[in-house]
Amino acid sequence: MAGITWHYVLKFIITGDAGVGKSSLLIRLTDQRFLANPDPTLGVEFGSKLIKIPDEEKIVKLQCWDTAGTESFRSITRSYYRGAAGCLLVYDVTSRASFIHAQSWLDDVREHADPHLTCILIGNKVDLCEDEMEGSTSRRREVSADEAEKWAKKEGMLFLEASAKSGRNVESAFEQASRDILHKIKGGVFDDDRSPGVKLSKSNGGVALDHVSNKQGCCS
Ligand SMILES: Nc1nc2c(ncn2[C@@H]2O[C@H](COP(=O)(O)OP(=O)(O)O)[C@@H](O)[C@H]2O)c(=O)[nH]1
Ligand SMILES: [Mg+2]
Repeated sequence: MAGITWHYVLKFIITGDAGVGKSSLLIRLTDQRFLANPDPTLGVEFGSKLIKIPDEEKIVKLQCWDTAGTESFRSITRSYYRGAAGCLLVYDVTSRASFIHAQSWLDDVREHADPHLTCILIGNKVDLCEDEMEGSTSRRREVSADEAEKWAKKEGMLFLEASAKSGRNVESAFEQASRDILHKIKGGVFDDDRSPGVKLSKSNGGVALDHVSNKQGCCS
């Protein structure tokens, strides 16, 4: 059987209020589909995907932990922050409240995660503001891209607007965050596989992609 090859495994967490589309972003990433009525997440769910980071010539295995955004699960989800290299902090562009609450999710991340973790702020559901469908229940944007971008900059986060429904910017979000993490690894910020959220492949680390064998990584 052809093995799956990768250079790095990067652990990501997806966090933010309930209903902003965290599970939908993960399903879009891993299964390329969208569910209008997904089951609410209980505790934590998991998804995995290989992506190629073009400029870096690296294949990254994303291990994504999708957390429940309700208060009752907050104490459970906190323990998952600890080993993450990347975080998608998600709000809904049509919900100002979810943007305001993003600050306290970020506080949680800062308190419990690796201080070098790469965080990308995602304004999800931009499709709802595109207003193309006549008679649709299109909702008004409550957070401008400009405001969100400024806040992201101030907090040292990357930023993108995305849509789990249309797929816009979903893979790019993970790609941008992964690229940032790879730069940190190169710069010695993350200590390869000694950082819990970053694991270097033993079988093919550092080998040019063209020559990567089909050996399985050290964990799958
Ligand atoms: N229009 C639109 N709806 C979305 C989008 N992402 C999620 N939803 C819907 O928002 C609701 C909550 O999504 P879910 O992924 O369960 O949110 P979670 O609680 O953050 O995991 C569901 O009805 C989804 O179909 C999106 O990008 N656009
Ligand atoms: Mg969910």
